[in-house]
Amino acid sequence: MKQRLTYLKTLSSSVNLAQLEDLHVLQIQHKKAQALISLFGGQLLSFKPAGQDELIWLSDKADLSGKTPIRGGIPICWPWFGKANLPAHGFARTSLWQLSHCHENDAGVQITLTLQEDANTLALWPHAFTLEMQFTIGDSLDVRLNVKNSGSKPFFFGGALHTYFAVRDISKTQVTQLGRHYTEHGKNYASDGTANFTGEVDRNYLQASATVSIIQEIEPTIEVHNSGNNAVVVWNPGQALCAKMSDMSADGYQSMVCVESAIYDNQMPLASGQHSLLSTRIARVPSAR
Ligand code: TA6
Repeated sequence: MKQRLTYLKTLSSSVNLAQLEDLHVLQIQHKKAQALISLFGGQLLSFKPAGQDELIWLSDKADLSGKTPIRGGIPICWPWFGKANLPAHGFARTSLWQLSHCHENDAGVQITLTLQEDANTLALWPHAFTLEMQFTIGDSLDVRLNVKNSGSKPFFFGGALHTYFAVRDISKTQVTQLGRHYTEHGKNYASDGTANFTGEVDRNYLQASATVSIIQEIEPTIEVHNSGNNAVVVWNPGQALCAKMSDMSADGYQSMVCVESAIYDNQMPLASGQHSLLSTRIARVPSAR
């Protein structure tokens, strides 16, 4: 990744603007962590706390042209989740976000990006809005999507912080504390609260704990604390679907899992002038095994 970055401009002592293929990215290099955030999509692409391995997965075949969604990182799905409308997962992940705030101290760096309606978004979804995406990068990663209805009428929305986590081996990975029920491809299933991966998994867990864990064989557990969501979506394409995806290597599915803070049903109401927050906080903790 590093070698493909071209320096453009210094924004603060820990933050540079850089070019990654056709994308403008914020390169964060702080004593607590390194990170990379694309202005296209407002999408975090990398988070590496000091002395630790990369936490976030980015496909080695990700399209970085700034024209189509980037496979990996934390895509912001909004104002809808899935294929409720077109484009799939909404337009926020293919919009150009503005840097509005950059602050740093001993604990880390805080970056805020914003997105507002324009002619393109209004053609897809007829509502005025202001999105603020706040990244707090330090020992842990805190990501908050603040949605404001800046129009005169109420609207309903959905979406997700569609985080791709890097794992060593998906067949030896479990996601736990997911609750006793999930839906998958429109059907209901009972669950013991743990997801294992032996093929494609595309589940909406509707009763998950606020904190879910990604447990691996040797690596430290990753804790994911979500709020403002009504589901935790767990996705891995498995071998067969992965083989059909142009922006993933054939073995890409083996090293990633998506655990998403999601409003999966697109039914979150927001009155004129009101705010709503969807967030996820990610950190490694010592393994229980
Ligand atoms: O969040 C799970 C999911 O909606 C899956 O159904 C799968 O399609 C995945 O997201 C990726 O979607 P994308 O539009 O990025 O190919």
